Amino acid sequence: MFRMLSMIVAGLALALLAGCQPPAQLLVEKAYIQLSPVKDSPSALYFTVRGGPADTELRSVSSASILRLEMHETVEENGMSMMRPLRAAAIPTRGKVEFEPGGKHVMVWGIDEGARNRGNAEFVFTFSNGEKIAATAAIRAIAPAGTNGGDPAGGMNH
Ligand SMILES: [Cu+2]
Repeated sequence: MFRMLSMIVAGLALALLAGCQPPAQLLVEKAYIQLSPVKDSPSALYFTVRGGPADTELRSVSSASILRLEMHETVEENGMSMMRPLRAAAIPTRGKVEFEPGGKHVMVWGIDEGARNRGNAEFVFTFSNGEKIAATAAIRAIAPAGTNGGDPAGGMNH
């Protein structure tokens, strides 16, 4: 009886583990463009990368709907918040790397009319292991002043 029970417990534990750790697969999720409230100034692309079965690096982001894209990182230097270009972002095995307001982000210049009218743009994320992952990013306008849109950086601090 005890043996039977311990087998059931072991089985449950396995099932729980499986639930928490799906097979590692490199993927890009929650992609969105935060439109700049100022016309002609750059917007920002944010997303989350989930690491796959091996370490890799995000090397570049491209889109047929965008004139120019640049990976950046916001860093603190001498108490000042500033941005610098990011050549690649390490994506650890099974890791979670967030491009988010106040941190890593992709600057977006020149969103074409088609994408603006559709309200989204297609992106291709290229990794050092040769994988290319396509993702659609919804285009979000800045929430009206005073509401903050739930964005701790106020949407301005890309
Ligand atoms: Cu930037």
